Amino acid sequence: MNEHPFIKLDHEILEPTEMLCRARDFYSLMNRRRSVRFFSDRDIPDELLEWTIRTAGTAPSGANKQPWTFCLVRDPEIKKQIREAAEKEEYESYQSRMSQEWLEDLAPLGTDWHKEFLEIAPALIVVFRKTHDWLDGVKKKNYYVQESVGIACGFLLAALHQAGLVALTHTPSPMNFLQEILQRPENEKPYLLIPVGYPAQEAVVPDIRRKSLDEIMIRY
Ligand code: IYR
Repeated sequence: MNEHPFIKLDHEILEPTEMLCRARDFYSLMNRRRSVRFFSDRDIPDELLEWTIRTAGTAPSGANKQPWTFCLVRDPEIKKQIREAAEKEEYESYQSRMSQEWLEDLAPLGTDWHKEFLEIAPALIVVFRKTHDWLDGVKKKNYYVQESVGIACGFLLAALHQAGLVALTHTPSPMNFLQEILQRPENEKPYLLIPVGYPAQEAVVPDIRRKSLDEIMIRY
């Protein structure tokens, strides 16, 4: 017996002009997305975040194992613990663990070890990758976990932006402290820490440019 019988694909064929229009519109939308480091403490409803996490969960994954857990952190006390632990690691990184080249590459972004946004943002989404699963005491393999979770995070960032929220892909390093604070099991490893919310009124972003199509695409 096939656990997943095949069903008819639900797909709408569009007019070519409509397709082009949609592709351009989506590009314009996504091209306005920016990583934001200055958050307002204005609250956002759980329901909004739940829809974006559902969207992340529609990502393709190796053998459809869906090897991800999205921890939605709203509790101020837990956010505080995360901030303190992240700042401790980041302090060490900025002081001694990051190379001169790395520090120089980051300089235009104005980042440092201070991570107050981890407490100010009304929500943190902590994404975990599941190295394997357990089914009735039997260890089950997951496949292409990094790729799968990376794609799911891309979906999540797009969904957050589409919903009118701002976010930051924050990667405090090392981030094992997230596993401890959030008490995740041994098969879950922290992947990305994403503060989410409204931007602060005075939020600024570096004036970066995106590579042109010619710089990122090669035709054959
Ligand atoms: N994880 C550090 C450093 C950092 C690394 C990269 I790559 C960035 O694009 C930005 C920052 C931090 O979050 O400050």
